Amino acid sequence: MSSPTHTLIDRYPTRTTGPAPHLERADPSVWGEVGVPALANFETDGFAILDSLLDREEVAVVAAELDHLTRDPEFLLDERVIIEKESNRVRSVFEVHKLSTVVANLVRENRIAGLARQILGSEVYIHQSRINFLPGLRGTGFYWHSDFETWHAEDGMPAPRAVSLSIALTDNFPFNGSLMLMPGSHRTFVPCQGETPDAHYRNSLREQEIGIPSESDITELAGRHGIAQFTGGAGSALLFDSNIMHGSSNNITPFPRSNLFIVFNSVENTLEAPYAARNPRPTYIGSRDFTPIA
Ligand code: 6CS
Ligand code: FE
Repeated sequence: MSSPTHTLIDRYPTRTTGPAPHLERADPSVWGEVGVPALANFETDGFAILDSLLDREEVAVVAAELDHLTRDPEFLLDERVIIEKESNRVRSVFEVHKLSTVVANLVRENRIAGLARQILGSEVYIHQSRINFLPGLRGTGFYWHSDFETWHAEDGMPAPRAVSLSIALTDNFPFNGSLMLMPGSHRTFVPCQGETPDAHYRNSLREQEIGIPSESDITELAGRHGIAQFTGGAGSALLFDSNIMHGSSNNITPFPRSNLFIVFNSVENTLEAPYAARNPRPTYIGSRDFTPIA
């Protein structure tokens, strides 16, 4: 699907009616000058791990803030709160940088937003922010996907010129549903089959069924790239490319896994009309305030 409001032709067609070949990514992965040594392999791997980005005290402050928020029964009715499909537990809270001034001030700091500016080579703004709570015992993971595929199709993001920063708020062990990534898969765009249903996005945030690659796509990519995992103590962080193939398993351990996610987009890559959906998603999921982070 394409629309006259798009300034460019669609270089990343998706939500196709039949199988479509993988596309070599037409855009760079690193657009700027990388100064932080931890980011040295970002171009090749599509991700980087930053040990102790936050110290214990900072993690405690953010965690207390979120705990306070989610304890308020009225807040649980807010549309920005996503509840698990099979339980009444909170799965995600969106727009945390607007709900919490602590988070807003933190992500604005140069040691955080500066990472995105280095990779994206421009000023950046926040496309999406969320906390993912993967509760213990019965927490359900996220199936394999590329974030950019959804942001392009449903939010109208033109190019994969965005990065996500996932900051661990609890320890991320290999066994409590920590994020798995296919290193190098960010260079391949995998079109997904199936038209986007209207207003399906809240279901998708519980269990994604639209915009996921086929089993043979996953097998092929995993065979070529292998699978890495982000693990680390609370306060460590993962910076990853918008198009990298990633997902997480269920968490049957008693150890919850919570992460703060901030998606930075380049101000030179602001949203247009969705590329493969009738209507854009709400702005608490895909922001249309493109004001650069000061
Ligand atoms: O919807 C989003 O923006 C993000 N969430 C999911 C479950 N998949 C795509 C993307 O990562
Ligand atoms: Fe994702």
